[in-house]
Amino acid sequence: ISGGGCPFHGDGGARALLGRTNRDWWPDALDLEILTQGGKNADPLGEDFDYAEAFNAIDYNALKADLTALMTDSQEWWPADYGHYGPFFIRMAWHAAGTYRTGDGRGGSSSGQQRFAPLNSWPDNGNLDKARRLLWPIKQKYGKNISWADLFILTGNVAIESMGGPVFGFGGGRADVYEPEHVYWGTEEQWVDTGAETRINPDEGKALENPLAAIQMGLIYVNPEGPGGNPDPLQSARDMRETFGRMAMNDEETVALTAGGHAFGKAHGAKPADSFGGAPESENLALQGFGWLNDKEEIANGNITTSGIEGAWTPNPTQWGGDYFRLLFKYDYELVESPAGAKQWQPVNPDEEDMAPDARDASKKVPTMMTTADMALKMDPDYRKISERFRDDQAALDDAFARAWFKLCHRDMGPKIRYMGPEVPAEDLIWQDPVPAGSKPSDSAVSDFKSRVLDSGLTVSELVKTAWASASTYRNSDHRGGANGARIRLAPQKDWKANEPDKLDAVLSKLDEIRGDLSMADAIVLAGAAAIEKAAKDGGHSLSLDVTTGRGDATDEHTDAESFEPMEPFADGFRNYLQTKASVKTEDMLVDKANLLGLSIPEMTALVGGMRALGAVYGDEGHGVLTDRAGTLSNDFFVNLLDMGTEWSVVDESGDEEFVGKDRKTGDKRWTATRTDLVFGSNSQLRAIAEVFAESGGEAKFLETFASAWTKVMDADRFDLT
Ligand code: HEB
Repeated sequence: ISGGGCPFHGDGGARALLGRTNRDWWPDALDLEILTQGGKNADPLGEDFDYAEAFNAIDYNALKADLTALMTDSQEWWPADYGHYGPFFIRMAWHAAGTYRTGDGRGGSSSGQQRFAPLNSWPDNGNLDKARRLLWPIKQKYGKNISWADLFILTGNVAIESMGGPVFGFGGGRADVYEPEHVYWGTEEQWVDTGAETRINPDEGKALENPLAAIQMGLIYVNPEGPGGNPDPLQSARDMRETFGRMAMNDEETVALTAGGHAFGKAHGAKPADSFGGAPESENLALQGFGWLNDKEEIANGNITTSGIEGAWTPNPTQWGGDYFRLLFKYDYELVESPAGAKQWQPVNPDEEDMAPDARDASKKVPTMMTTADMALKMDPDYRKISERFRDDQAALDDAFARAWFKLCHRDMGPKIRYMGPEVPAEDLIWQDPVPAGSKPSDSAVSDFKSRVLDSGLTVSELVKTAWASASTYRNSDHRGGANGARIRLAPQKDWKANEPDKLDAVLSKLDEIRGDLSMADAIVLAGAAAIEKAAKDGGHSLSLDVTTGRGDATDEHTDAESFEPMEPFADGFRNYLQTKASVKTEDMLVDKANLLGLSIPEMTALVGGMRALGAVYGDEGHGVLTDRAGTLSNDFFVNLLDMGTEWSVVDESGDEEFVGKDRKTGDKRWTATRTDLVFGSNSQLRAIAEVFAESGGEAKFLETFASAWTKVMDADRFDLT
């Protein structure tokens, strides 16, 4: 599985953190963001709404029965192909989940983003507006007890089951959001349908920029016609391997998913694309959120264009089975063009019984087809071996498809403890990053340990950095990482450069020696708290951090080390660490990390300032430690940053990353700092917060914000706490 490397590395040159946004695509769209100013929430259910409680109250079997009935309840405004909506709903669920990427954990099924721009209007999501609208009566009936995000996935599962396919389970728990999430989808000005360049091109030395996982803007993964429309199955295999790898899928999972998915349904390319209207976000009010329309009669006759490719993969498009591989290997396929002009592959001289029914008239027979991406499963030597095995062993395909589908749909939900409902599989899966249950030590064991820590000779800086390194891997995009499990002791985390491996090893050995019965995971967090409380005391403040113990320790057997590689920090502004300059500004990477940790602007600011004061910065050079009493918790960072007596200038050879602060009068060197430090004085909004923390009486506010933000990070992965 690939997907390592800095999420902000590519050959695209400098870019804004979010690349192109909805405002670029639809400058005239209604701007609701101004109404979320002042921290006002866009969520109509409000903060008190508890989705878990609502979900657990649902009549799950009734919901599934309603979904099953919906599959064959064809509506005149968008008739079901073959009288069964199942395939259409599978594609909806797959596209909801398939935006997930390991690079930053963003995308995926967990917040129902397919309802919003830009995803609702991506060419690859063509006509899924109809699929969601078909679901509305059921969403309406069950209301807040089922989120859209859960409904998309559950509907996909029911679709598979209703056509005889294998399903491994379902976990609910994807609470909806009510606004488009800020996600980096790329910088290109064009989408795939208007000639976006392909992002992988070895001839031009072009590799897919991380964290992106699609080869052209507006796609979920690969171009079905082949890279940039070039019908070359081997190059398509190359792109599939890369994009599915970034979706956390290996070759076997990729083959099982694609072949299993295309056992169902058909592609739509009956007419040239320009005979259809625009995407939902650009369409007129009267269409009420629908896009890609033409006249009703054409729709009734099934003359629909979605991808532009036309035809079914198998003779039984609403029935699970082995026809996909049987046909793929039985026939030679020749390159043809669909009525919409798309390149696709057709069996040469198919037998009558291997023809597909027409989607509106089962008595008519039409040829089946394969996309260039499907042909990759036959032509690529590694994919081919897997495909042949699945052709000859249906049970193996059943199992592989069911497991890969479950992973696809749950990969971004984090640990299994977050799943809800009666269909959560009992089996633990390695990609769920399992952590054995911990236990709660007694109060006296905790306080004894904390005193041993303070007598251990380990410094405040070491203890704070270790606790931070352990907890700050958490990302609320896919709920992975965090202090629970103490994976900081394991590969690959123990060897990450940001963690200063030699120093880390020394700290961890010492903590292990003195921890008694505590888990390492608890010991690391408690040691950080002991250090911070001492540092506050040294500054004349009494501070007591809330530590909730009960973390368990994972071992190597619980850990898919490779799957943790994409989580390596290439920059961590909180520790003032930068491995390599990225394509976004270093301060953008701080903001990005703060977002993944679920922090607010004041929380981010307090943590940065606090960690500088504590001397908890990367390396021995101590950039940004704007205090002469490092290791004491104080607001010195803010006070000294805002001091007009210091004049800052860039250190020439640093490439705009390192700065020196000198006494404005004497020119004597006072401090060194990075972009991540100086942005708190330079950016007007951050400066305003720095002022609050630096002003007279502000130290208490600073300490309080620092303490609660610290605890938030330490507990970010404690889904076991209710
Ligand atoms: Fe798929 C459909 C492509 C994967 C499932 N797909 C489809 C189409 C295309 C494709 C082009 C057509 C659309 C229209 O309508 O037109 N895919 C593709 C590609 C890939 C894929 C390229 C990668 C390789 N799929 C997949 C997966 C899944 C799927 C993984 C799951 C699992 N699809 C699907 C379905 C369908 C499709 C079910 C059908 C739909 C309907 O019928 O509507």
